[in-house]
Amino acid sequence: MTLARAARDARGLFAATAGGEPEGVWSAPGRVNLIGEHTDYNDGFVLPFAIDRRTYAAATRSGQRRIRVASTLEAETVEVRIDELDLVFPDRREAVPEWARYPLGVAWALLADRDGDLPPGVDLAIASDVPVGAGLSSSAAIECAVAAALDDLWELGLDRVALARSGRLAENEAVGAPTGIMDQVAAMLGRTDAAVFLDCRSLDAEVVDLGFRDEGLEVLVIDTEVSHAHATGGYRERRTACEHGAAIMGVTALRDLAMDDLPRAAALLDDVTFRRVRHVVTENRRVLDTVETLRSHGPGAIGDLLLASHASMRDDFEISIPELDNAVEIAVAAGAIGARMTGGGFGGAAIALVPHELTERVTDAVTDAFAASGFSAPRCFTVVPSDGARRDR
Ligand code: GAF
Repeated sequence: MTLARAARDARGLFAATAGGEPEGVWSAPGRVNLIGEHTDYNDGFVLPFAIDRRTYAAATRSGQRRIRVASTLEAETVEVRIDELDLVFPDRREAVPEWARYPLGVAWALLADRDGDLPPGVDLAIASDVPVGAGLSSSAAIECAVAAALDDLWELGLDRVALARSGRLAENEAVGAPTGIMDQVAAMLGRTDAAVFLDCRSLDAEVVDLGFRDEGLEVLVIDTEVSHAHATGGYRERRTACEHGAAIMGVTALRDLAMDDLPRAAALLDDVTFRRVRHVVTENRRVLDTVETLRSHGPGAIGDLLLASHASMRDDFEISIPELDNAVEIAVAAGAIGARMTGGGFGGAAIALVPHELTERVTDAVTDAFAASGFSAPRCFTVVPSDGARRDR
């Protein structure tokens, strides 16, 4: 197998920072969420797929009792002694630079409940071609590449869902972002030409064929380059509003509400909380309908569900921005079957499901519309549903 460029970059960085050849190279992909937004932390359903953009971790066990990490995006190398990981995380995370909290946080999470001897030290060098800040989960790609590497090097024998959980624990506790588990599961369980249908309560996952290639469809990512952060602001507020809505409705999580419960929710909740709740309840329904539609009628029939999801995020959950609304509207006018913002919102990217022969036309139309509206030029590229985390060498 020829190594991708980012994999070679990781090996080059490893040689420069740790010296010599790494024992192995592991990788994990970014993801696009096809549908099911802000449902994961409500114990609901999601349908993401892993993409053909990956983060690579070149790694080797060392005789030193420390984890040392370097990244092609950063000038410094950061290290923490293994027996001090739990002094740093979660309470003293400021002791390490923010970027290093993702990989070092995974090491901490994997060792969190462990008794007995500490494993050997590890040197890691990371490189990626997942765009950062685009809502394609570059953070889960780092976490899962590092989790896969440490699982092998430390001979932990964890299954993929357990590794995904360690990535989420790192993100929640070591980084401090109150996210759900969708991104890590997509990065771990993704499959070529397929999406991962995940029940975020039971963590039961099913692979669902997408059939984009057979139907001549492509997924165009329209990255607004408006950056977002999940550790702060709107994401956390939305999560709190959902918990508040669930408490008033007397359920463990919004997953426990059905469409029939919405009239009662309207009577009990204030307008804003009601609309947050309505988004989650209807979005869970749309995920189930999308899976059913993919199976019964194929991907050409899911366009209206994608559009309804976007409208719900725009009007009820209020996490879209004008650039994303514009991207969705123009993409569909130019021939996309459906489109929606993807990821946590407040910036990032939209996706459009486009017949192959119209991809250029949709790209041009969105680019022109952004220029006419005075928005910064979007970055448009296609992605292909791909495999999850693996050892590459
Ligand atoms: C971000 C989070 F990391 C996910 O857990 C999920 O909540 C998503 O936003 C919204 O669907 O990617």
